[in-house]
Amino acid sequence: MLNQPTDAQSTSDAAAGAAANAALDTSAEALRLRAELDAGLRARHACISPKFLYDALGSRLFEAICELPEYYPTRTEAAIFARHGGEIARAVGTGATLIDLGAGNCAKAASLFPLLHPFQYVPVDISADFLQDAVERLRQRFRHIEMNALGMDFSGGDWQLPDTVRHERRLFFYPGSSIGNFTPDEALAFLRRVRAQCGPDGGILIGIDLAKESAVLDAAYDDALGVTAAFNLNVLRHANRLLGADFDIRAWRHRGFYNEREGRVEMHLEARTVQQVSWRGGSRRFEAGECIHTENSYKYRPGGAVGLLEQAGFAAAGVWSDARGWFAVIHARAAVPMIGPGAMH
Ligand code: AVJ
Repeated sequence: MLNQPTDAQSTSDAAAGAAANAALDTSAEALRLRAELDAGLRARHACISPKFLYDALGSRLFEAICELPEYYPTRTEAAIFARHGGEIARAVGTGATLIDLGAGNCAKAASLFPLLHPFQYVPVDISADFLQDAVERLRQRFRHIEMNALGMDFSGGDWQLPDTVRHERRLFFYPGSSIGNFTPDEALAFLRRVRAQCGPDGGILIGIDLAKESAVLDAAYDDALGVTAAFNLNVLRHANRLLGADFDIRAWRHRGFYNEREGRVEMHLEARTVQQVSWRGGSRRFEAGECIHTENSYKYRPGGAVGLLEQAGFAAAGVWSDARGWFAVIHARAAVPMIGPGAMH
């Protein structure tokens, strides 16, 4: 079995550690985050990046979401690893250089150590302090695995692993459907970046949430208890803190639904009545019913996910799913670039 979910410490949340305490922070990173928040609030269609969902409270609310009966992804992915872990381990092989993208507390990867027996473990997360603590504890438990924690933002376009990461047998681990926060174009660019860091003997083990009946998705992102609503609304508290904004939380309503045409779940915050909002350096009027877009969570068809990996230069070697076909864990190997007529398409 997998340990407790850790999606909260994944890519979208990459800047969480930095974002959480940025209010009084004048570091370049904090300034950049505030500028990004400011720009999103000024945009014609206002938006707030999903990475701002994960301050300290937001990360806990996401953990609570993973316990909800309606929120199936974390549980379903864990069940796939529990059921097919042996087969997955045989496919990816032991002795890999396991690169855990958005590792957070490292729990998901650590639960696979007894099966995968990696030679080297490289957890990567922008929240480096958090990572160091987690890795310190893991070192005690798995003394024979070489560990090399990296504090790095890999959500942008030009990240590169340092040479301390072994080049042989690189296996990138990207669970939790974190890829869903990227648009398909961004996802492709990201996967190409991963492919570029793989040797010819490298690969990726990725968890991807699949398209399904909209009622299931609507419930998963707008649950009966209102935990997802609290998670979404909390981004306004975060904005109040980061920007000195004066959002009245009670004046906003959570929206979470599947946009079938776009193939994604969307989260928005909708103004219940006309709102005048001010923050350090700006202000804006929101009409009643006007929305702030806070998240996209793309859902793929199995063929679409495999196609995306292939476009990025991988060859899908294994696809594992649950009985309902709600979630997929895919292992793909670095494909050898074709030379000659075969490369035409
Ligand atoms: C952490 C991005 C995978 O998209 O399902 C959960 C975040 N948002 N409920 C997802 C989330 C609303 C989650 N990811």
